[in-house]
Amino acid sequence: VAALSQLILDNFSPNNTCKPTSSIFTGIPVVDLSKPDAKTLMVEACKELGFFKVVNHGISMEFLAELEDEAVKFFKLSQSEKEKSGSALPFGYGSKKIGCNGDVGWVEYLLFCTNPSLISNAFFPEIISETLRSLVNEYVSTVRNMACEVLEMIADELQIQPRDSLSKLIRDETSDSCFRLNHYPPCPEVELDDQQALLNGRNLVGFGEHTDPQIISVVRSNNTSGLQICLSDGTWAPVPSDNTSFFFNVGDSLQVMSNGRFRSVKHRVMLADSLKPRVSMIYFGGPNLNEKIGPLSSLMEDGEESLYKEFTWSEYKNSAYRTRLGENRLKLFEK
Ligand code: GA4
Repeated sequence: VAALSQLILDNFSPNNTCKPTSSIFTGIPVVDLSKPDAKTLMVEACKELGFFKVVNHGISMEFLAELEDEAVKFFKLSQSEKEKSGSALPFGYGSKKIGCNGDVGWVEYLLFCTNPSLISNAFFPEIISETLRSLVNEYVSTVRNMACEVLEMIADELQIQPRDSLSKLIRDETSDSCFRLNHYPPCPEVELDDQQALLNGRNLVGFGEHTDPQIISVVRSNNTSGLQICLSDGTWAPVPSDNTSFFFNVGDSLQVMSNGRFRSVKHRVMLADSLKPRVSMIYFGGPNLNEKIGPLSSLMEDGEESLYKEFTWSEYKNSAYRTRLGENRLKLFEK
């Protein structure tokens, strides 16, 4: 039986097309916001990986735990109650379906627009408690501030003037940012029948591989593993969980604004053997819909040409929503 299990594992595991992590990988870069080398480290990380971890951010653990508890409470509601929260397109509750082009994952989630007036808006389903709403509002504004600080540190390091060239895009009241609460329930098939679960390998993909279309994303999760990032050699590296830190990832728009210096990192969530649900919260910092996305002029060397065609965030977003999750969305905009 063990040999048979192994055979099934080898052949039907959903990650069978992926190479294991190369031995060169030394781990996720850690940026301590209070240290003088923070700016240098984050820029290096954005170039090499498009991903780094931030510690010493000053956001209280109690607050994070409170939001997490409230999120868990929501996901414990019955399926029919959760479905009253509307469909996730554009904002509300979603289960298994990701986007509108046939992608699925072993995940349920709430998608919010970050505009506070929309979170408390009468149109947003009343099934989402007042407590959850206000915690989400507070979380978004706290994490947005941290993301702005990080973007300003990046601008300093790259000598981008003015230093708020990037941060102002997401600080803007009209920025098209969003917030996502993901709940990855333990995979019941795994509990019931390992072999069947492995045969039906899709169930083990929590959230399939993709890059984020926005400028920057900030991820916080409970202490559960699952997140993986794709290294430049095409191997997958697991991100060790850390509920006290925030993970930053470069999105497609920042890759374009840096004219390819920064790397929009491909990532995914794989559900291995954990029986503990994974809960993650992600802030996606995007600009105003009419904002032109292109290389920042103060960054361009003499004679350097843009690697990308000109486009607005709204054009990019519309195009992204027509793609499958795993597609290379920037390809369509390369020169
Ligand atoms: C990936 C990043 C964010 O989670 C998201 C996702 C969105 C969705 O879940 O509706 C998308 C995905 C994300 C990229 C391509 C499209 C849109 C699903 C999908 C197949 C909210 C976003 O902005 O883009």
